[in-house]
Amino acid sequence: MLSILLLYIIHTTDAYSASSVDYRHMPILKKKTSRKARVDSTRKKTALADNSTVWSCNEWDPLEEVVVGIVDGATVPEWSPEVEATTPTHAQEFFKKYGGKSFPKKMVEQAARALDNLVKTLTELGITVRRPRPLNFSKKYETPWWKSRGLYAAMPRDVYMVVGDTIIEAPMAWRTRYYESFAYRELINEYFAAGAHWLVAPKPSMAGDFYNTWYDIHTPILYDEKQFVIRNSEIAFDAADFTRCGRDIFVQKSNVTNTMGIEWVRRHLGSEYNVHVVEFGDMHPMHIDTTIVPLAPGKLLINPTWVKDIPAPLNSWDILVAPEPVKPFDLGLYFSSDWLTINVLSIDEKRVIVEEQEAPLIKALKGWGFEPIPIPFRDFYPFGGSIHCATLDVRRRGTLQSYF
Ligand code: ABU
Repeated sequence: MLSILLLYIIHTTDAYSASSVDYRHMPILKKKTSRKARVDSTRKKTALADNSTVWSCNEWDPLEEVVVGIVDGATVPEWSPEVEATTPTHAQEFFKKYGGKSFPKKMVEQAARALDNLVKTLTELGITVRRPRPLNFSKKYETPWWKSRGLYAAMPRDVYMVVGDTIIEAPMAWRTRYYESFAYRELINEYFAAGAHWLVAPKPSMAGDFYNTWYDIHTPILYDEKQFVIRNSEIAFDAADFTRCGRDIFVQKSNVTNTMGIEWVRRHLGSEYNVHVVEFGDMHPMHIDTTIVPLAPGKLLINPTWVKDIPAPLNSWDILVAPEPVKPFDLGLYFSSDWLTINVLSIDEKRVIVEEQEAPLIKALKGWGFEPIPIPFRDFYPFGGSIHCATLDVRRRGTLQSYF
């Protein structure tokens, strides 16, 4: 009886400490600023020093330097509650077959070619491209609480977020990604030596009680509230749950990002930034960049399946409703939804790199005044991301502004 009571308390405490909001009301925590304050803030721009190596304030200023991920040594995670929480049910067979082993060779070769082609496109656009170094991702490692193998260094967007001249290193929430940041360590050391600030969030222990073992992908809403596989007991976030619009940064709670993680980012960014917590209709969220994609000041691309209401202050922008993804996908999607199709990378306020098979999206972007740059990238999809996930903008030429 006592253990049942204890379980109930743990369960409900976690559910409510993780959030006090009701999913159905599309809540947002927003600092209210007067119109005068907003105007003043827009006028008070922070200048970009000409020699800044690291500087990026939003998703669309002219891109000058970018990290592109690699798939070398990519290792399939073993099946676990945190992996199951965001994995399409049809993908279970793939994990059963390959969990703990290398990704199939052909898959790696094809994805590596897609990445190399992205590098070529970016280089031809005059953008400096940097790559991480592969770790031995198949090597088993051990902490005091658990054992795991690594994953890959394919998605720099998940691990890092650049805010102004600061690189924020995410703690992550999957055991298999515990040491992933070391693949970027040489690069980050270099940026640090050149003057960048570098904030590293405390890693959660990822011990057993960090995960809600009762979490059931089929009932993601309990007690009128969206549930997640991670508890709010230690700081956790992936950088890809954040998206930047100058002084306003949007973040969602997800199966890898909890309230403590968001609060850590908010406190470290300080009063210059408004961190808005937004919530959408993705029942198994992990990473915001297939849900909302800010393309330019005042222009927000949305995934209409998950975004039914636009949270303030984004609701003052033009909303570009993405067309349905082009199907079928020839290769399997093992870590993601179909909406990788809107996971695009802006080169500037007009030019945007997009997957070449997304003809309806390309047409829509042109109609909205953008200049899409189509590239083949579907071979990368089985690794769980597309062009935005596979990149990290290190330097965009611009200033810190308020767009609301
Ligand atoms: N890593 C991005 C995956 C998000 C999605 O499943 O839509």
